[in-house]
Amino acid sequence: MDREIQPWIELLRSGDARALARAISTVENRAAGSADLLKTLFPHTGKARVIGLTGAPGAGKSTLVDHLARLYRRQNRTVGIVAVDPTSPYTGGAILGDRIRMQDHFADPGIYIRSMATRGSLGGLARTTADVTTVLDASGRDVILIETVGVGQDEVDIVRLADITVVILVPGMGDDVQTIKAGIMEIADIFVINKSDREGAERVEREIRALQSLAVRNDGWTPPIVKTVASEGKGVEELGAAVAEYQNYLQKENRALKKSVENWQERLVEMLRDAMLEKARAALVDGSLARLAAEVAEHKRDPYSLIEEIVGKG
Ligand SMILES: Nc1nc2c(ncn2[C@@H]2O[C@H](COP(=O)(O)OP(=O)(O)OP(=O)(O)O)[C@@H](O)[C@H]2O)c(=O)[nH]1
Ligand SMILES: [Mg+2]
Repeated sequence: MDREIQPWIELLRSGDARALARAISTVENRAAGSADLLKTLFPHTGKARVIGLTGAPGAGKSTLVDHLARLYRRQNRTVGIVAVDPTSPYTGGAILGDRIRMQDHFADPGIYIRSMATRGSLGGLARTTADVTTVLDASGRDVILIETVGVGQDEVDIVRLADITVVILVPGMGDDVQTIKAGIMEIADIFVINKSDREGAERVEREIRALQSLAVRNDGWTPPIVKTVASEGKGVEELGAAVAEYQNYLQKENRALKKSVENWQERLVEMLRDAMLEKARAALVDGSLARLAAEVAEHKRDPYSLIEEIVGKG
């Protein structure tokens, strides 16, 4: 296996876009060799700055990601973009928008964009996004931007991959701060109020400030609030500066490592859960789950000892 993987990894690390695309497909599809590939790539990871951007549908995430990518390119940094699509890749104006912007960047090999529509796929969205991020990181991308719609647990899991999480709010969309899930509030390292050209931006800002005064973060960081008009590129420099400032803050007192340890604790539990479930499923040959369920339903056996039996404790 190593004999095949090594030249591939060398190509990938030299910046070869086809080797990168092939590696991403391999981990996305959990194709043969995917685990070996990830194992070999892992020692090359940890250098990229991973920025997660989350917000309601249509909040302007893609527009903002696009401007941020340009900003980093002007700083001579290579960029990887993972757009996590909540539904289908073939419907919705935003996806069309993504496509158009993708063509914009097409001539620049310094920007690599991957759209993913993998909800419900093997291993789940968070896991796949994590694996794709690993590949991009190992390929030597300086900055990785992950765009995801901020609604559920998957998104909270996805932002756990990020060193920096940007939560994007917009005025007057009914997603005022009160309705934003507490979990999303807690994960924000930076708030963006996009569409600040619209009425109500100040109100959203006041609401965030009010919430912040109620719950001080235990690491002492007060997430800054950056107002943007992404469609006009306004506020993007400020957002870049806020990201850099938080990055500097993380570098002090080992905070980056501490955050990474916390993230890995969660991720290791997830990976373990996946692996155990897969193992248990393999033990249940076709149809036997239905048979066992029938036995429990008919009270022919109890589910407690059944589970013990399956996980090998019996
Ligand atoms: N007025 C105004 N419109 C904006 C602004 N930023 C983005 N838009 C528009 O809002 C629409 C949605 O922008 P996207 O960047 O696709 O939003 P998104 O959050 O990526 O959307 P999804 O991926 O579908 O969740 C587009 O028509 C943008 O042109 C802004 O600051 N002001
Ligand atoms: Mg989008």
